[in-house]
Amino acid sequence: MTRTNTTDCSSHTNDSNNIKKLKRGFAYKLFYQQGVWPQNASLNDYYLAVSYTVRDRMQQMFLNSILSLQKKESKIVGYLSAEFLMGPHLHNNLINLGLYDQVSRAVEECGLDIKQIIDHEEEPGLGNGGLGRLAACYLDSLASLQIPAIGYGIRYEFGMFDQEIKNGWQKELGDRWLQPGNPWEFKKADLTVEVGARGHTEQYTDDHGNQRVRWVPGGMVKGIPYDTPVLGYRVNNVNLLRLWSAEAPKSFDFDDFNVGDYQGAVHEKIMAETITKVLYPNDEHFRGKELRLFQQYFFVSCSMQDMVRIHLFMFPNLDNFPDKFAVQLNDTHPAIAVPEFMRLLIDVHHYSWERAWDIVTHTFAYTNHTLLPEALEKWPVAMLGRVLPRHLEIIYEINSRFLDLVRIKYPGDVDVVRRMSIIDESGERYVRMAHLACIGGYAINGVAELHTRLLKNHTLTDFHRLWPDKLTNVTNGVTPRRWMVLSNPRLARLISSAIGDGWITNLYKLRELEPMVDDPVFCEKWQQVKFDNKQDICAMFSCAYGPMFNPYAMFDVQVKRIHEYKRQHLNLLHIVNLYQRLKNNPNLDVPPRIFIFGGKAAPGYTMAKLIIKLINSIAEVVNSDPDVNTRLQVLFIPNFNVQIGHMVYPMADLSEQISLAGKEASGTGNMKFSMNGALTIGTLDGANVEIREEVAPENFFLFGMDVNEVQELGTAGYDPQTIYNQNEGLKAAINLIATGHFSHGDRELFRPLIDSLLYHDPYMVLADYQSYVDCQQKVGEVFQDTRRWTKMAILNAARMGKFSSDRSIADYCRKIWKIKPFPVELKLQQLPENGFKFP
Ligand code: AZC
Repeated sequence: MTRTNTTDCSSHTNDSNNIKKLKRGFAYKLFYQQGVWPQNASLNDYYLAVSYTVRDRMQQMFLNSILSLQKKESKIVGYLSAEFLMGPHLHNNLINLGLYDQVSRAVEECGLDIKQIIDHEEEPGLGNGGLGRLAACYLDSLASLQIPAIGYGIRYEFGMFDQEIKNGWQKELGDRWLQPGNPWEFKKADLTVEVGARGHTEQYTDDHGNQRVRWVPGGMVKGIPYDTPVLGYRVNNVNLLRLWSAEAPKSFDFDDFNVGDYQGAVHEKIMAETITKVLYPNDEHFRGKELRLFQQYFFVSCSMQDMVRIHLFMFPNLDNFPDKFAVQLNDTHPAIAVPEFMRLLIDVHHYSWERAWDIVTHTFAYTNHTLLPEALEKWPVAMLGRVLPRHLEIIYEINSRFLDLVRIKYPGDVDVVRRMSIIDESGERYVRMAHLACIGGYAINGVAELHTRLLKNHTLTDFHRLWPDKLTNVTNGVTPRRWMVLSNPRLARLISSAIGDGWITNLYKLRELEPMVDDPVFCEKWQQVKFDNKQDICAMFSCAYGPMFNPYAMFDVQVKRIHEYKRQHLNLLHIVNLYQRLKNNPNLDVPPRIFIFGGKAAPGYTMAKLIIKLINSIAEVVNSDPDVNTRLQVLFIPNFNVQIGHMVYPMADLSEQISLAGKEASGTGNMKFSMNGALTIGTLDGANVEIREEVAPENFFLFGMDVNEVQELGTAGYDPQTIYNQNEGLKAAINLIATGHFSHGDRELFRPLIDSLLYHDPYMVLADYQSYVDCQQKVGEVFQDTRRWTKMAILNAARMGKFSSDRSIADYCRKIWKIKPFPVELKLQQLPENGFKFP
């Protein structure tokens, strides 16, 4: 008893000391860094001061971790990704450091509110959606599992656009995330590298009489790295996110300047800086823009040069590079790394082709993220040859040697040679980046079991037949630190009070919640958490829309990129059908529901933008109709991003995962919802299949065709018209939209969407319609049985262990990277009090 008291007392003194230090830190940062007196500081000043103060507390661990990367024994993951959708840093760092309570008290004692400061952060939206967010979850887990890693990517000056809704339509606004200042990054000008472009190649004889090739680029740009520390959860390991920014090699051409050509003088600088100016906002739709190709090459070349430099800092040559680095290609965006590394090895470090190829093919592994043919990257041969002439030569050589192998394996089969070639010669000639990645790496993986199976049987079937051991599955996961602890503190507290906090680093422990489904007190607390989360969002939207949202209603949520394959319009058809039924029968026995949507459409994707317009048009009519609006409401949350995700996943009752089977590679939103106690209505697509397996079929609302049925229907000849004609409810819903009920009588507005459904319906919305509506009926019935619903929700969360990104990263380490944890020892170095001498 006495001991406990002593500990309490000393930890209390420690706390108040720390809080005092934090407050002093804020004031110092305001004064010395921001150059303001605390009383004159803006909210942005405070945000920066708090962030810099927190960053200071990461520095010892950060520098110790960097040192340990340079230890010979540690193997490093180089995670190459054109996108990292990190989300706001401050809150996450506070949680991972275990400083949230202290900092929030310190901030409070300064008369401020921590929430306001956290919310002030402009999130770095350097990604489109699933793929970029996955990379961010993986960085969190890599650090938390103490796996040394460097995330390599692009420091886009403009990340994902901000979405505004004007008159129901999406409007894109430039994202200026760097404007308020980014306190989390360190510019490392001394690690700058140079990257070439265009020009030509030439043969020459070196001093030893060897025939060699060199690339004489037509121009160069500089790549400047900006480093952001990535903390693990309560460990000393801090990993590195190294993002490259492009600059001209010299800022002015003085010759041009002297003759008065000011425009010409800055031209080169502007051209160079264009490279990392903007993220391409197309999600799963490939567009062959030359600038995009160069963006990819730019960050890949910078990163490979960087890894080579790190390696040569420790070892005399690159012979053992694959023992030091495992380089993951996040989709094909960085696949140009294969010929780039070949070039570095052969042209710069003078390896033979055979030795170089051996190193390269033991270095890279490739993750495929999509089955959609329109998303697969293929660059016109002519364009690639113009921008990267040496790389095209290398690609040809790789291909020629590879096809020799194919011919030996399948003598006389010209068709397989045509199918597997890196060069697509069916029309204009293209370089198929997925083939390059498959051939140039030692492992390929899909992101969910079904997805991997489809890769094996369809998209990459020839490669699978050739190398049966190369293609494996690693099901995606998401980090419970951000997606539960940070975003749903009420739920995190409830869970920890019931089973301790071990689940935060071992999500399988959530299983211990299972017996609690029979504990009425626990169930009531669970409901209360959900209710409070819903009420928060009601309060928020009441400000914007008036006090109309009812937290007792079912919150039925679909947030994700807007895409026809994800079938937001299937959701809409159900809403219209429900609206009609409510209008016809005011006594209809269904629970009140709020349908919530969020997501961005690619700016050039007309149909997706029309879907957004339709959501908002239906919302306008339904929400203002007193006959129905106490039981049915529709809400589109603008600008869905990580920050808004923090609010959305915790408040959902129902998670809509309704893509056509075979189209969604995995999905990760589905996991975030379930972890936060939402039930899923979904098809057998992507990771839904495994989620349903884990939570048990009776806790999952399944509808629609499976992959085989989709295929059979496609082969048999799919005719949406017939379905339309035979289904009265469906017909009525479509007609109501077509006759202008939601568009002020305008029958033309939604015609492209209606016509697409009636005459093509590429994603078989109509085929799955009735099954969906029936399933929604069941959802409504179960929701009215609160005890049953709560039990199912708890079981969903309790069985989400598999979907922690910690499990995914452990799988990558074991199956692909062959890497073990390498805990960082924290050797605190005191800064010299009395100055120091430069060595
Ligand atoms: C997405 C997939 O569509 C999604 O199903 C998956 O969960 C996610 O990757 C992470 O693996 N794919 C993309 O975002 N793809 C591109 C090219 O943007």
